[in-house]
Amino acid sequence: MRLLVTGGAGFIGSNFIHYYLNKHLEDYVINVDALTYAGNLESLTEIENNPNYEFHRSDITNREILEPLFERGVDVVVHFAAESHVDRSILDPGAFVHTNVLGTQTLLDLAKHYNVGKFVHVSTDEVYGTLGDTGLFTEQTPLAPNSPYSASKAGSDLMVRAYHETFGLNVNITRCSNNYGPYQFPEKLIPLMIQNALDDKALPVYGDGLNVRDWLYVEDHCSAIDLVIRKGISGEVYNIGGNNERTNIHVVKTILEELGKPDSLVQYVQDRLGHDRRYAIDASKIRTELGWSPKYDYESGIRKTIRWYLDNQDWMNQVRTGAYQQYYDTQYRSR
Ligand code: NAD
Ligand code: TDX
Repeated sequence: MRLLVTGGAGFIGSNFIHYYLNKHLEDYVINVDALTYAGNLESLTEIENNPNYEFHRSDITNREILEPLFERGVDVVVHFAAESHVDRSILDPGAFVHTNVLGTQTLLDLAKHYNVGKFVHVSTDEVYGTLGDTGLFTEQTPLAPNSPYSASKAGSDLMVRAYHETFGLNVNITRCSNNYGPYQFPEKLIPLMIQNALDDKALPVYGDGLNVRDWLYVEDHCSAIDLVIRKGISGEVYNIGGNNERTNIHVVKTILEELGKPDSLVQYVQDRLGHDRRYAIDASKIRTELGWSPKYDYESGIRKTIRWYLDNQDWMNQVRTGAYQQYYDTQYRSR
């Protein structure tokens, strides 16, 4: 099979390409990524010379570059490329509409035109909005996004649905909970807190620290997407999550404990605007219908992740460019 993967230089996309090429030795992967601040070819050095892999730098709205790639024949599109950070979407919503909505529609149009066999759209549980103290998101939960990021992802989900209903495109939408693991850009909670703790810097916890996220080790997300590619029923949505609900302060304290750093590094800062209180996924559909199960619980996944960042400080230093520092200073100076 020939896969066109978008956003393959980002966190989940790069983990997916590693996972996929190791598992499916006969298949071919074309990676299209604009290399924004979040895209790093350093995350793909191990496979850059793999004969079953090629990379193209392109914005996903750029038909001129994408068209010849589709013309050569694509069996499956796996669409990860997105502006993915909620805090940045509060600072600059326009970029999120451009990539997440227009970019997705451009790809759908090309997939339709070139008769792509399957389009897997990687979405998020954030499109469902926020939960109170109880309950779980199912595939039937109404979409109620609260941030410009999640609103743009919900818009892209609806566009994917429309291409299925109107044009009969073979699509799946996956909605996963928070991922963590190797190669995650250090503006997201877990790598940011690991790195700040290692550098003996303050750990900025938003609000009261009691917001809950449902953590999934990235490799388990990759295995779920692989199953959806092979077995997903056209038009269906699959929620993905590992039943690992933790408050943010719990996550931060596990990191401090594992690294032997003091709790006094925790600094409560001004809350995120529109901060969703709790996410939690009911993944029974993908478990029962496609036979997926995660390999890692939170305790084993977080230890493996902390170890990876300790062992890969070169990667961390490469991705923390001037642009990263500028964002970090703007984001945290005002809190
Ligand atoms: P990321 O920000 O680490 O990576 C995004 C990648 O997309 C980067 O390599 C970037 O260069 C690329 N990109 C951005 N705009 C582009 C454009 N216009 N054209 C081409 N490439 C572009 O994101 P991630 O955390 O790996 O998330 C991947 C996908 O999974 C996203 O669609 C996100 O919404 C979804 N998701 C993420 C999580 C999570 O916890 N990280 C959870 C559920 C769903
Ligand atoms: O410095 C911080 N302090 C803090 O308390 C940061 C960066 C985050 N937080 C909190 C906000 C959230 O409650 O930690 C939680 C996790 O924050 P993020 O890592 O920014 O993730 P989140 O907003 O939950 O969104 C993530 O999961 C769903 C991904 O970034 C999205 O792309 C995905 O769709």
